[in-house]
Amino acid sequence: MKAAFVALVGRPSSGKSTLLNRVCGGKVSIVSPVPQTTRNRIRGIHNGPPGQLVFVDTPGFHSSERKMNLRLRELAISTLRESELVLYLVDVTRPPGEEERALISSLRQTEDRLVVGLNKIDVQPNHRALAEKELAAAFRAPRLFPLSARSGEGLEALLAALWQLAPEGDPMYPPEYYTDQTPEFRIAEIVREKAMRDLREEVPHALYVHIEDLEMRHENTELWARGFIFVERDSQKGILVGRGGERIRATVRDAEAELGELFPYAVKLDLRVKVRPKWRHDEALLSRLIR
Ligand SMILES: Nc1nc2c(ncn2[C@@H]2O[C@H](COP(=O)(O)OP(=O)(O)OP(=O)(O)O)[C@@H](O)[C@H]2O)c(=O)[nH]1
Ligand SMILES: [Mg+2]
Repeated sequence: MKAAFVALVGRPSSGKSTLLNRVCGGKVSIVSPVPQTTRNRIRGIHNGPPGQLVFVDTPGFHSSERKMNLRLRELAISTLRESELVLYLVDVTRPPGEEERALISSLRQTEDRLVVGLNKIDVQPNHRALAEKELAAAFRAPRLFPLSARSGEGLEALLAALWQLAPEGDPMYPPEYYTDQTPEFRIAEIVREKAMRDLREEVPHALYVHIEDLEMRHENTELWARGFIFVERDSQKGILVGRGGERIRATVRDAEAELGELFPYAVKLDLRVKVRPKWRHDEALLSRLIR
């Protein structure tokens, strides 16, 4: 049997979480068009005839010196170091720029255990040729796989390459698992995904979700969750709550619907929006949130 941790790395919005969800056969990691959506190492488990691959989603690699971005980058780098294999995802709809080059150069030393996915080939025209040229110049013999995480095209070949590189080992999780996240975390993430929808500029980055408590009700058929969506300013709170509370009600409704599909029971949310000024500068909070 084979077993490996596969670090999923790439620039923000390259499609890492989309790919993770597809290979795990279930929603494990939230997805949005906003860069830097993922803030944690999110493990998703893929079982196949050769054994088990545990994909570890990471925050998009972004060259910024802001406190929160530094934390996100550190998390991605430490995941790289601790995984047997590395899956680097390039978004071919964007021409490779400075940030892509910086990432490529830090991945050079991982070449022996590196597989590269050229993602979003469903979008035409694209910069695939440019990306291939960049990669060919940086690596001796890069293992390149054009694919679409959205449609699944090209995924089989990429998985085969990962299996080939994976070392012998026993599975790390029981075969029925596809993620190891706690219910609190999954609920907080789905709420964050719904709350982020259609938000622009700073607002999606200025929110985080905290689930305060959980309680099973009605003979384990309903999980009740109470929590908060934190933002940095009153104006952001106004946006999230919406006119007459319309937006927060829609967030609750859509999160409850999706959570009801993910869990074997109904989920009822009691959510409030709260202001916590400058939370992104609070080191202790960042340590709890980003890990
Ligand atoms: N057309 C197309 N869009 C894709 C594909 N894969 C992902 N996307 C879209 O790209 C956007 C970002 O996807 P995510 O999976 O959240 O990207 P990510 O790399 O996890 O982003 P961060 O967590 O912010 O680093 C979303 O709008 C996805 O729907 C693909 O294969 N084709
Ligand atoms: Mg992500």
